Amino acid sequence: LSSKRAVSVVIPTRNEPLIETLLEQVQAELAHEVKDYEIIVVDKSDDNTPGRASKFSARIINQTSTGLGGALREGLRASRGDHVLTMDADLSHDPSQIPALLEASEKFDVVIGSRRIAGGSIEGWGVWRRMVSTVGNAIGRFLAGVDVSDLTSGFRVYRRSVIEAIPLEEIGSSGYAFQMEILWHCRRRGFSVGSVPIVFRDRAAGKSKLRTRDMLDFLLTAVRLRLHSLLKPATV
Ligand SMILES: Nc1nc2c(ncn2[C@@H]2O[C@H](COP(=O)(O)OP(=O)(O)O)[C@@H](O)[C@H]2O)c(=O)[nH]1
Ligand SMILES: [Mg+2]
Repeated sequence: LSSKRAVSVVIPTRNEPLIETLLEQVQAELAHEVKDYEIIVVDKSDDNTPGRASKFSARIINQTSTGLGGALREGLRASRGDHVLTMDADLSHDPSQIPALLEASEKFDVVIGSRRIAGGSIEGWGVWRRMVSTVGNAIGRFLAGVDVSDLTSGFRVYRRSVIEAIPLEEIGSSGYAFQMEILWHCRRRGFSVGSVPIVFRDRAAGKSKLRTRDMLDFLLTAVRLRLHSLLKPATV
């Protein structure tokens, strides 16, 4: 990859035991991939995750808002890179796939690391979690009208111009629905969204923060977005 650009990596963390392993691998990937990079950890832990993360050259933001959505909003706002990559902190997103995402980001405004296209997969999830994810994606696509192959994936790259154009403060969802809502905004503004297959491995340590409340919030957000599209159709 012939890249002279600066890349920001935004990582939301909430009690992540493997944060050190992750940061080590992310740094190694970025060091020989791009000219310049910054790692932003947006933390809301009650264990020593931020302390362990501070051993690396990462900027640590103590999240003041709530939820995964709030963390992403704060991280995206604080980022300065030409491209901004977001990823989870539990090693479900493999840092070795960062180069493929960055390469695709030269062609697309937004790149999604997708588990739902040829070559992509989910390893280690049981029937229930798979179903929640499949239903979530169907809701996002058919109810909210967001035509993206894996719209709940948190492994993504945004072009700087996208971050500047999206009204982050208007995104109502503070939970997982944030991921769908930001894509809805991107689509409305005519930004191109590309997909790169990723292999997603269920976390080996720590706990998932997805709760029933987040699922309900996701459904209500999809309804809200559909109503918004009906009442105020996009002009692009
Ligand atoms: N800062 C912050 N990070 C969060 C919050 N909720 C989840 N995360 C992080 O977001 C990422 C995805 O969450 P995770 O629990 O792995 O979700 P799952 O993979 O869908 O089960 C992980 O890196 C979490 O540590 C939150 O409220 N605040
Ligand atoms: Mg996870």
